[in-house]
Amino acid sequence: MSSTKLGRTAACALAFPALALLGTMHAATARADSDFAIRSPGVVTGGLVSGDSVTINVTASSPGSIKRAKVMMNGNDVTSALQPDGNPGSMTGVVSGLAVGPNLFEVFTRHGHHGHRHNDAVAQLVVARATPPAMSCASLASLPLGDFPVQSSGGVGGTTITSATLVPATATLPEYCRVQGRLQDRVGVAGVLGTVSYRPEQPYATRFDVRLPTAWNGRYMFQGGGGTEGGNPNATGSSNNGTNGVSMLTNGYVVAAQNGGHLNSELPPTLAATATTPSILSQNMFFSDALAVRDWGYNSIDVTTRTTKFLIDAYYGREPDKSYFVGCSTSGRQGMAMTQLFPSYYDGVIAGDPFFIPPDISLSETWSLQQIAAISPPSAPDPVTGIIRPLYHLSIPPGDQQLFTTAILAACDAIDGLVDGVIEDMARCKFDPATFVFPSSGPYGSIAPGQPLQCTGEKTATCLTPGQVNATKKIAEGPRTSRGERIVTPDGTTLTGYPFDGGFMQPQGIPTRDIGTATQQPGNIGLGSGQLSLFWFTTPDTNYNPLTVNYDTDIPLVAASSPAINKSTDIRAFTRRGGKLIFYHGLSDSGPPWTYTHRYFHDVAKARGGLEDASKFMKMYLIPNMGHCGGNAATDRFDMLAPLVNWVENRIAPDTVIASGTNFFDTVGTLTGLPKARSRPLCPYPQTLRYTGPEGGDIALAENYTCREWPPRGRDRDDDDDDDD
Ligand SMILES: [Ca+2]
Repeated sequence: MSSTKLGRTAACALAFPALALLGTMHAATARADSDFAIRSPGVVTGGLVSGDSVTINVTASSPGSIKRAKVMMNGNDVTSALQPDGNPGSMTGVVSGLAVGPNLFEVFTRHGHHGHRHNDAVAQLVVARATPPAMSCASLASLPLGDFPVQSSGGVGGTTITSATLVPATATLPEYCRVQGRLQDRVGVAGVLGTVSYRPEQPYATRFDVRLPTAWNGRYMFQGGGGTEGGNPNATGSSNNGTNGVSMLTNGYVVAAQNGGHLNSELPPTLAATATTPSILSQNMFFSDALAVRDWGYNSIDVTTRTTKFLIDAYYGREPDKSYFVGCSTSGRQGMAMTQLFPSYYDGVIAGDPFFIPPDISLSETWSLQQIAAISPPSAPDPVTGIIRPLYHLSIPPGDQQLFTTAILAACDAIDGLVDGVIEDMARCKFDPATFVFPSSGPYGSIAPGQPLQCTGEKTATCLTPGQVNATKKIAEGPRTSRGERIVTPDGTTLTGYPFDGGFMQPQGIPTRDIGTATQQPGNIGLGSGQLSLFWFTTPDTNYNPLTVNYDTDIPLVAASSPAINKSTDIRAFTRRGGKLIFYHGLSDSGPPWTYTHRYFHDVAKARGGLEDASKFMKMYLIPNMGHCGGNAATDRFDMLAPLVNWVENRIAPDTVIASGTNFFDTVGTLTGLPKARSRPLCPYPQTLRYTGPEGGDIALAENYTCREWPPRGRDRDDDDDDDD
């Protein structure tokens, strides 16, 4: 149900004890009246009502306070519609007369105390009444093309609507109008010049899919893609880590998706490796067309957003009340690009596991791959090409990976107060695999009691070779020169690695994107590293083998800027018009390291007066064990959109977000029968999770956990990003 309670502001301030004074200064009004809340039972946050009335409930901390409450709807006093409902300090009633579109309910106090501003609402709630279409769905296909925002220019096409079809309601989705089309059709190039892959007349266009529900809640949601995109856009309105797998069409959102400006099925096929050149994946083949890279960077989002808003205006007769961006990975980056480059487009942005500094992330990924390659046995020469490649999956075989996972858990699992296979408290996890000695008691006491993880003699099943240990340490530490110095790239980024457990809580312990399997090469080879010399070198070099990056000499080859580098910390134009930004990042993401997102968050906060001030427009959730945009023994299903809407529209800042996952370990050391499905809160940074339920209580229940500040302040893992606020 919709619930708003400005008291969260006060709770937040209390959760940052070092900054409580600042919080008091900035949020005095809200704190003074923190005991009021307004909600509409039965209406989900970001949902809608179909009729002209809605049930409203207002609560206060005491029966005395509730008598002072005055409830306004769109500026009219509707207090008389609410009556005491039998609960102390609570009144409920049906309010009618809702206007089509957004209706603003506000709670005021009749007699503020001395010095108190009477004009400020102490709680507010927006209730959307469904907006019907103003024209038929099919007629959207015959709108004058000259009216659309994207027009042809030079050799680049304008807007093409390919279909507008009314899709009947199903058991799970409401009726909606589906509009598909293309923007900026043009001919470019693709592939590698001088090879069979080269295409001098490669077709490009941004394809979009916009779905407009017949009962519209006034809101628009952009649904982001991942990787290099390039699929046929499919605006389902649903993502596991954004909307908890629920289609936002059911809540009445208009949903839009796009393809990043190219179709993979139209790109040249993958170019095979030769004895001297690396393979180039088909999906990377648009690298040679600068406009195609810009499309993927931000332009396709720009033109799709403007077109969607135009279609909304045409179909319903008015613009969206609020616009939201939901993305992870590539679209986490694109969401950041919107806040930096197009600050007026979205009111709220969710940026998950963002791939926002691709050259730097690629260099971190490549460094990891090189460490694994260095300890991988070579394959036999290919009988045709003679190519010898590292057998990555044999570098640290599954049994050794499991041993490594168990060692990290043995070192750090219990720090958060609960041995459960999850490290909630990364900041206090100090793990050095070279010196770690297995415990001889407790849940992890029977693995190799009193034995060091690093073999002192022959390799056994319960120790790792010094070479294996060294590889994991280097992955954790990140790129360095041969003299051990940290590296600053041309775009100004200091490279980092994957601090334990960053990437190490994959199902079998070592970043899967670096190690692959017997039948699948490491995922980072094709995407992250495979893109390095194509997309992120100032002069693309298709002969360059990214696995031979020389970190002493090759860094200057990397570009300082790109349409896909979205690292500006100046998002004032976005936040000054009320924009809100939520980051999340899996702590075991073996693609983009979470450390970069963490540093960006701190850099923005530093520029804006510190974490507490920045928390008025920006939140971050670091998700224990979670891989890249999901996966692992982690709570990787959650709804970030409802908290974002509550923040943007009802002025309630996000706090804990209840998440769930189904892949938790049922056996942890000697503990067995643990629940594989668990629900627990995600904590707003810098808080972290503690088990606070009864001894022996249900560890699968979110209510048995509490978020507390990530202790202690100033002891962040990443030694390059001290917290200066
Ligand atoms: Ca734990």
